[in-house]
Amino acid sequence: MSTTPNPEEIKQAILDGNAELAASFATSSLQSGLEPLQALTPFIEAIRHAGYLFDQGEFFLPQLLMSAKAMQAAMDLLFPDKAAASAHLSRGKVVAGTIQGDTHEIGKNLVCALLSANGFEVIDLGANVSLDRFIAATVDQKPDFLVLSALLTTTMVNQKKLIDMLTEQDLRKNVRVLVGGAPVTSDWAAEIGADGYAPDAARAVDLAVSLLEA
Ligand code: B12
Repeated sequence: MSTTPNPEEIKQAILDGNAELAASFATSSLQSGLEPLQALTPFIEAIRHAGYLFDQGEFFLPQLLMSAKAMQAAMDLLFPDKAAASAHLSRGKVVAGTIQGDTHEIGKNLVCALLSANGFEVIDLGANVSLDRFIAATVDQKPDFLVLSALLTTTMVNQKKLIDMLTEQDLRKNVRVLVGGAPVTSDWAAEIGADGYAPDAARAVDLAVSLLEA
């Protein structure tokens, strides 16, 4: 078993936008015996720190983008697609996406990866998903859950618009709508009539499981 990589070195790889190094740290974290979620912790701290530097004007958008790509490279290794493996033991069907106008997808990808790893069948529509596309997927796929991610205060309002559209089109009864993303709160979820909110991917899985059992 190899040694666990130094979290400071992981952080630096993400801040440098070094996807190759980030991926190799992800691999060595797993080889050292860490669970994927444990291994992810320093990567999440690093991408949040990149956001802080961006906030302070010390990082520019292309640098943030490089950091995000390095983060995704690590996530691809930590959470390879388990959809095929989990399809036969599906606990429920999920249609997921980042809402219209919003291109952030790291958090949504993580929620999808953990739901998939926990036996849910996940149809990931990607990022900047139009409200009409969510409606069409709800009609076609008949999911048990819609997972709506929003990272911008300007796009979280589209979560409400989609819930209103689902209600108007009489599609709300058979699908539970889960909302999340950094600016989203449980108060917001209640205000817009969502079925649930969770602050992170692990608790998103707990939430979906508890709603299925309710
Ligand atoms: C990486 C990043 C980017 C990357 C995104 C790359 C990608 N492919 O995803 C890039 C560089 C492209 C980017 C672009 C922009 N960004 Co940006 N970005 C970030 C940053 C640094 C990190 C986001 C992230 O990945 N976090 C790590 C993941 C793991 O966490 P998460 O997304 O919160 O997800 C977790 C939970 O929220 C939850 N969750 C997420 N979704 C869901 C859904 C459900 C249903 C549930 C239950 C839970 C859940 O579980 C996840 C895992 O634990 C944040 C800063 C921050 N602190 O959040 C800014 C931030 C979100 N960005 C911001 C801004 C302003 C922008 C831009 C407008 C910048 C610009 N001037 O162009 C553009 C937006 C373009 C657009 N239209 O979308 C602001 C938003 C401010 C606001 N209040 O609206 C932030 C907060 C930075 C800041 N402080 O200014 N960004």
